[in-house]
Amino acid sequence: MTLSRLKQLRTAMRRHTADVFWLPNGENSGQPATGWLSGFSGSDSHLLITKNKATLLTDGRYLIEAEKEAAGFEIVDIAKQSFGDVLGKILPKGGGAVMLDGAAVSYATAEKVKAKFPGLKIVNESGVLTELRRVKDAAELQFLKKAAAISCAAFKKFLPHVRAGATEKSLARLLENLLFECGADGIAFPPIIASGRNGAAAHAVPTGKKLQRGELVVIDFGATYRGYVSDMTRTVAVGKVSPRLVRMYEAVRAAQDAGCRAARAGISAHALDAVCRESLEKSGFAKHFTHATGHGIGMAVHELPVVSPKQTAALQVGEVITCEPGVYIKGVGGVRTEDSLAITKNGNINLTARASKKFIML
Ligand SMILES: [Mn+2]
Repeated sequence: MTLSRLKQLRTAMRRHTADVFWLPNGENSGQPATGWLSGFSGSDSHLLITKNKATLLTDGRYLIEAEKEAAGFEIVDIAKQSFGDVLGKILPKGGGAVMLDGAAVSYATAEKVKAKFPGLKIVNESGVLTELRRVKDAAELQFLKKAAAISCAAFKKFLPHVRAGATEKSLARLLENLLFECGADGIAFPPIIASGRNGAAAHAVPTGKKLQRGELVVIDFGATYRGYVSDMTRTVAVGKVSPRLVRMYEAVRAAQDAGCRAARAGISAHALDAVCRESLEKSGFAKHFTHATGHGIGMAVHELPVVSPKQTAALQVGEVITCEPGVYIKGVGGVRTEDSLAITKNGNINLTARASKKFIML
């Protein structure tokens, strides 16, 4: 699986006539491309990839995983052979070119290597790794599907607990637990539970506020499964809500449904964004839709492509995007509905379709 990924990277290396591609991964950097390229699930490490060899350097804490997971990589114990030694052996005497992704390597880390190898040419192709990761292969699609299925199952168990008197924070914690119970390896991000007026902030942080009857509650959450995430949002009502809130809900639902119907390979990201925006235009809520329509998901919650008015690139088969228009009115509340869609030639597979989008009054 990682072989075809290395092949794609090597194609990019040839364009720059680079001797080696270098990807450092710090203890807490959360760099997903290390795992994407090698299969290695640990953190503190370096990948050095040449046209015919791949080396993974790490330390004693991760050697067992590295041997098991990084098939096709030579594993080097960094206590026995330093990064500088290994790189020195790869590079031609007195020079050579190292390619890196400037979006994935800190300035300080790159400076250190430059100081050690003064004749070295550093070729920066910023964003090459996120670009390579934007189209998902079959294995990745399976993990994304499973992560989405887990979050739908957790949502079903969660709904009966959403009632007046529960606090946003306690519900957020409960939802996390249910995700694990339903098979998640972790949470993709801390859940957003935003009730009543708090829902007017698109990325609200759960508070100690209690849910009240007559309020809408925005529930935005995701699971991780084998390194891949899900991302979905549902908005539900606690008891009977005002006609204005129902109108808000139905407007977002219509816009989101239109987006889900339009998402397919070949449509440009901005055209898809416009489908949702125009629908909200018709219902009179467009000025309250204050963010992009969606984003790619994969090993990270925000990947390429970005589905916003500025993005002209066409969607491709194998990209997995969210479709998540929302309406946010200060002092009133918010509504957002979000699904994860795997783009196909003639449409898409909605990975989160199992969680109903009918207006739910609890
Ligand atoms: Mn999202």
